[in-house]
Amino acid sequence: MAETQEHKVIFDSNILPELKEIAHKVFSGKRISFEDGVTLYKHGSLGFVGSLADHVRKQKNGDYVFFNHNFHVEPTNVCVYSCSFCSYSRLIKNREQGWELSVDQILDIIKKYDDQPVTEVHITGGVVPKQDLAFYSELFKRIKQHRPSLHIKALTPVEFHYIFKKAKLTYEEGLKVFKDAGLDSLPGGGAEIFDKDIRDQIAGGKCTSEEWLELHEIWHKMGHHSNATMLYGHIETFEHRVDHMNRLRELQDRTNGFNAFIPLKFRNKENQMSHVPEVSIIEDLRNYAISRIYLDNFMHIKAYWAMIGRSTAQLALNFGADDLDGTIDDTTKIYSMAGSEEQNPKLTTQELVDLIKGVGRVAVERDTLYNIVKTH
Ligand code: V47
Ligand code: SF4
Repeated sequence: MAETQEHKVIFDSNILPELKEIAHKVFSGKRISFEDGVTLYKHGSLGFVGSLADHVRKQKNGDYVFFNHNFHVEPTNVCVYSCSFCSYSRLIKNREQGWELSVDQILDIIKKYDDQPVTEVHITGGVVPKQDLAFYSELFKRIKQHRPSLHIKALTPVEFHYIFKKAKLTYEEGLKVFKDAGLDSLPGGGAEIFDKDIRDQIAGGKCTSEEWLELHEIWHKMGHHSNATMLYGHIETFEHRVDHMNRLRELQDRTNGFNAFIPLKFRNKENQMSHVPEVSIIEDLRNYAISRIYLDNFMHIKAYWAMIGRSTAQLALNFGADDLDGTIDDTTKIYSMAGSEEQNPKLTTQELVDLIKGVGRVAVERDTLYNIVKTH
């Protein structure tokens, strides 16, 4: 099967020798280099990278496409930082334009799901002084007291770095406090793009790339899991994207603690980078495909439908993605405020299953750690 596909990809088309070489590597299960990654971005057509990515996707996940039952809680959209791509946050001086929830208010949201089969709550938002170590410790404990089986996937190195510094704790000490309070895993946010120059321009002041990676590494070495994202399609170059994935691939080689990689398309509505045009859907699909090929030690590539829209997410399943995230239930504002097609992101199980079956795959409900809950 692989040979037939390889033959078709390499010999039926008039492609560059470097691309043929990359195809040979991918079909024989060899890792591609940094330079190969850049070559794919610069010269790989959508059809070419798509064939390679589909091969890798099939090898890793067969016909399974994963989703979960989840909802988000965004404790605040007020933030001490002002990342220029962010449409969602409000500065502390304008805090009356935003929201800052108390632990009780968040518990009320959690309780709304008492009769629903959700397995995960995803908690992240802005960074404010009063949502500190004590705030999140109490929150995690009370969620677990109320519903012990609900998986808490919460906070990113951006929040951790700020909170632990304020509490005068090392990353290890802080993560242990949160783990003991009930934190189960980390979402992939705050990674943006690791290149220092670009990061300084779009996300200056918040945790550095090294700090982001170190925090995930410590968490993995404590025996736990997390995700990784990449914000793409703004002012970064193809080299920056490959550099970003390369740093993740190196960390994953050391820990194997990442569950999924989630490319996040820059959306330009009402932020300081509104003058930067958004990339095309073709570029989105090429990016999914190249990440699938490059990140050979990541099991899952997630097409986050709330950000990219359900149609493109469905297309991405043919370009390397094997996960669609979850039902969400209209509980995140990060992307709707940035101009996503999905203004009220919410899908029923049946709608997700239909999206997946629509491309001839098997829909698999998973928990956060990819244990199978139900095969549809
Ligand atoms: O770090 C913010 C991004 C991230 C914009 O781990 C934007 O399962 C595009 O990390 N255009 C937070 N992106 C969301 C996130 C996430 C989402 C879904 C699943 C998981 C997971 C993690 O959202 C931020 C930032 O990179 N973001 N504003 C924007 N205008
Ligand atoms: Fe704050 Fe996160 Fe928005 Fe940056 S992306 S301004 S850290 S909420």
